[in-house]
Amino acid sequence: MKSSIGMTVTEHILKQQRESPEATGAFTQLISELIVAAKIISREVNKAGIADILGYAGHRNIQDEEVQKLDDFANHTIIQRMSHIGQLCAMASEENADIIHIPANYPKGKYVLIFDPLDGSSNIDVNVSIGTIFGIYRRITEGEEDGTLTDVLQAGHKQVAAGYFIYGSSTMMVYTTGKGVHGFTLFPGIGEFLLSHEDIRIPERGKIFSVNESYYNYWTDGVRRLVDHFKSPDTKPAYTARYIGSLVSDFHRNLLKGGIFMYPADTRDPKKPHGKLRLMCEANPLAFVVKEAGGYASTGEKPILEIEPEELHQRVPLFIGSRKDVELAEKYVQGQA
Ligand code: AHM
Ligand code: MG
Repeated sequence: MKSSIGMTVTEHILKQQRESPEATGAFTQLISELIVAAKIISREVNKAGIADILGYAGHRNIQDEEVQKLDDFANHTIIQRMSHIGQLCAMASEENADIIHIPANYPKGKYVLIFDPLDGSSNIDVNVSIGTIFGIYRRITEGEEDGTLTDVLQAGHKQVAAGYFIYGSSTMMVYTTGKGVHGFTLFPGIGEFLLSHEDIRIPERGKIFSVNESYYNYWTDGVRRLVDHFKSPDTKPAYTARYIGSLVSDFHRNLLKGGIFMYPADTRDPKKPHGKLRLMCEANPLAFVVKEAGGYASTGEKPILEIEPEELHQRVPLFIGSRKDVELAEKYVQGQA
């Protein structure tokens, strides 16, 4: 098959659109605008250190301007750019307590966008890669009015597209529309995302486990035994540990190299028995990506993509990555290993 390496992301999306006879171009417009937002965020992330020199976020810089926190900046950029395109009926963000309505003066469309504008933002200060995660759904409610919570609270398997942008040593976009997973690298000189990772497949089994082991004593017995297994000298082939503490980065590395990322439930905070990560804006999009790459995502009890969400900021235990590693994790969590 002819390689498409080097193709712009816009051409790639248009090519996929041409393969769907029912496509109207609405989705292409939506994703193109999201890419513009990500380029703006990427530029801002790259100068985060300089912004600090000029004045810390939340304070006034030497030009007497308010310096916005980078996660607020990312959130506002996405909301503003995506509000006016006429293809969305509602949005939801990790940063907003409630569903985000499209302003009254803009037309409403048939899609819903759910996103984490800047995941891992506590890592900005130390130059660690961070990212934007997104999932896109079709609206369920009829009509051309505002979308409602019903449109937003859909199970992950209903996503029509999902992906992430990673602001790292280079900026990348990784996305799926259910036709494989494709990665694009932003070439700064020309400002274009070019296809660099075509049809990404995650190894069936990996050698990496990623988890914040400082919570070991708060995990269930099954999770503890699972991590003991990964560390045991008797486990062949041996595993190695990698944990950045920035979900997009940990996920991206494991997607390319194979392995499992885990954020299990723990007993630290009785109000949060389901771990830390959010179903709608973190777990679901990455679960769709990993599935399309041949991997798997689970709560330890059931597939992430099958969860019927009950609330916007619902948290879930997350085991995600190479299929065999995640299936093994399920066995331990369920007490079968
Ligand atoms: P955030 O959305 O507030 O940035 O939190 C999510 C981040 C993830 O990127 C990362 O996987 C996790 O928190 C790390 O949490 P911990 O510090 O408990 O290991
Ligand atoms: Mg987050």
